Amino acid sequence: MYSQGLQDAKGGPEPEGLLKAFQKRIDNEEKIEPRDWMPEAYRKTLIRQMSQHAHSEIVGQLPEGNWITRAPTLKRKMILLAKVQDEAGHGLYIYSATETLGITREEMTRQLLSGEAKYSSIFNYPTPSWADMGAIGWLVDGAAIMNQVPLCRASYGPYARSMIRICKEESFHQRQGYDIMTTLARGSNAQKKMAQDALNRFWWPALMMFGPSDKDSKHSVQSMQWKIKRFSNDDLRQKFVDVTVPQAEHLGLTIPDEDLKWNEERGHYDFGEIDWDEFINVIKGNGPCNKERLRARQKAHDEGEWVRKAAEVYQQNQRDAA
Ligand code: FAQ
Repeated sequence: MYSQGLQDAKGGPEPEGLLKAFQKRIDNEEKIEPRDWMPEAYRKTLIRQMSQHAHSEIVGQLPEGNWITRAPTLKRKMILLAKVQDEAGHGLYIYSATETLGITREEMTRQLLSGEAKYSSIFNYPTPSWADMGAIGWLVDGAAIMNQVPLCRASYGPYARSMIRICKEESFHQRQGYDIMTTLARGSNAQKKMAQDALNRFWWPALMMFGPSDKDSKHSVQSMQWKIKRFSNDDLRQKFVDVTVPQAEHLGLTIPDEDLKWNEERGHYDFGEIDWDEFINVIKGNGPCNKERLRARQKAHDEGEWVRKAAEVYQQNQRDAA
């Protein structure tokens, strides 16, 4: 039952006894630490998910970074600047946590820039209006929290620990987004329309953040057995819808889904079908902003080369002096 055809780094079968002991530790809620034995597939799954997560935090700065110079007040500008800087910090913690699995930062960056590694679909949508800053904080950070709070209990210690501070910061981000939406929704008709348009733009892409439906999610079963994921994609998506609909009602905004209605029997909201063709198209690199996002990351990487070189020389000098 435990071997399940899992292969070690050389393509041979993983030793049954070690696999059993490993699963027992997971079942007992012990944390797996970098120097512990782990199946190769566990290590690879974590590298895949964590590096995608780190890339998402880094690329995720771009849609909001677009508005830093145009924030409507000094206070809003300071808040947005702090939020975007937080996202950079999240990327760095998660890159560091991923490095403990034996992959270098250089390799992760190469995978991002070559398009080999994914990052969250949500960051491939444009932000044409200030209200999108509200919708991103409210919905995108809201969805991120829903997904990431359970990751604080992920079985891999460095990932779980990195999530604790990240979730606290995401929670501030969600509140600032909701605050922007509240201001706009209580403002002039034109401001209310801006808020509604941003909700219309970001609602469905936010639902897609949770990944494919459970029947199409190829990694969920194994990741849940290993307690990397604690809830399925559909369960988290449902929780998100259930908490967010009353928030939209409070704002007096309408969620753009004609099939959305409370289901008394289930004790949940029913909602319409996600456009999975759009989701697949975006994760294949054909969303509205995929090319622009990767171009921006490539430019930042090229322009940062001198900084990396200077840091290397500095480190070498420190080592030589020691
Ligand atoms: N976008 O079998 P599953 C944030 C891929 S952070 C792109 O279900 P899994 C903070 C998936 O990688 C947002 N690709 O996969 C912020 C897999 O591809 P592969 C990021 C997606 O891993 C806020 C394939 O589809 N958060 O927002 C997406 O079990 C504001 C099959 O899917 C995280 O990364 C997607 N939406 O479950 C920053 C959280 N969904 O590699 C700035 C950690 C799925 O086989 C501003 N990650 N794919 O080719 C996770 O929890 C999981 O990886 C899931 C996907 C739930 C995203």
